[in-house]
Amino acid sequence: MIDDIIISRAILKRGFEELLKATDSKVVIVGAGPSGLSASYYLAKDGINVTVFERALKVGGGMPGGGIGLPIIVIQEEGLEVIKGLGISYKPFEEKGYYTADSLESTSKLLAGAIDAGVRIINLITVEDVMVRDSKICGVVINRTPIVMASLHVDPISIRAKFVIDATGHDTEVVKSLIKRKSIKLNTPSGGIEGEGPMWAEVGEKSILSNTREVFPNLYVTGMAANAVYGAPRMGPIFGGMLLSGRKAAQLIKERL
Ligand code: 48H
Repeated sequence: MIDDIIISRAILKRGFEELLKATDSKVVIVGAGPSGLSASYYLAKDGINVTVFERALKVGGGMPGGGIGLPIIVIQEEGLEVIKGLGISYKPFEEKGYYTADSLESTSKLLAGAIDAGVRIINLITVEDVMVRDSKICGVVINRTPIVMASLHVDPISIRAKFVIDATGHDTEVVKSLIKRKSIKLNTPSGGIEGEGPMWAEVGEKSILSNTREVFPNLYVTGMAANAVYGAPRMGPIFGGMLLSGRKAAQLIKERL
C-alpha cells in the first residue's frame, strides 16, 4: 500500500533538510549555467561544501539551447580538457582547433558530474540580495522564484557563505544587487559594471579568464558575468571559456580555503 501522506512527508522533510544544510555553505554559487556548474564541480571534487542556487526550473542556463536552438555547442582546443574530464563526447570540426559537442549531453554530464562530486543544487530559488559585513560579502539573500515572479510582498531569508560566485550570466544579478547599495566600489576600472561588449568570440574567449576574479571582497565573477562586469565582448555559442572560467573561479577560491 502506498500512503499519500508519507509521500508528502518525504518531500517536505528531505527538501527542508537540504535547504537547512545550505544555510551554512562554504561557497554559494548563484546560477546553474555552464560556468556555475563547472565552478561547483571543481570545488566539490576537493570536498568543499558548495551550494548552487538556480532561479529557473531547469538547470544549464544557456547551454542546452546551443546556438539558435540547435543542440550543438562549439569548443576550442583549450576547453577540451574539461570536456574530456566529464566524459562528454566531442567531434573535431572541418577547420583545425574547433570541436562540436551535443549541448544536451554536455549539460547533463556537467550536471551529473557536479552532483556526483557532492554539489547541492537547489532550483526555483532566486538570489535577490547579498549580505555584507565589514565591507566583505558573507552570504546571500534568497527567496522562492514563484514568490519573486508574482511580486508578492514576502520576505526572503539569509544564507551564510565564506565566498560567493556570481554565475548569473549576462545579467550579473549578484553584482547588480550589491552596487545598488550606498558607497560600494567594485574592483573594476570605473568602480561599477563596465558592461558587456558586442559579439567578438576571439576577444571574448581570450579575456574571460583574466576577468574571472574577485570583484569585491569574497565575491567572484565567472562566465558571461565576468565579461559583462569587466567590459569584454560576448562570444556566442562557444563554451570552452565558460567551463574554464568556472574552473578558474574554483581554483582562486581553493587557494584561500
Ligand atoms: C538564481 C539566477 C539568478 C538569480 C540568473 O546564462 P548562463 O548560462 O551563464 P554562464 O555565464 O554560465 O554561461 C553563459 C552562456 O550560457 C551564454 O549565455 C553565452 C556563452 N552567451 C554568449 C552570447 O554571446 O550570448 O546561466 C546563468 C544562470 C541561469 O540558469 C539563470 O536562470 C541563473 O543563472 N540566474 N539564479 N538567482 N538572481 N539570475
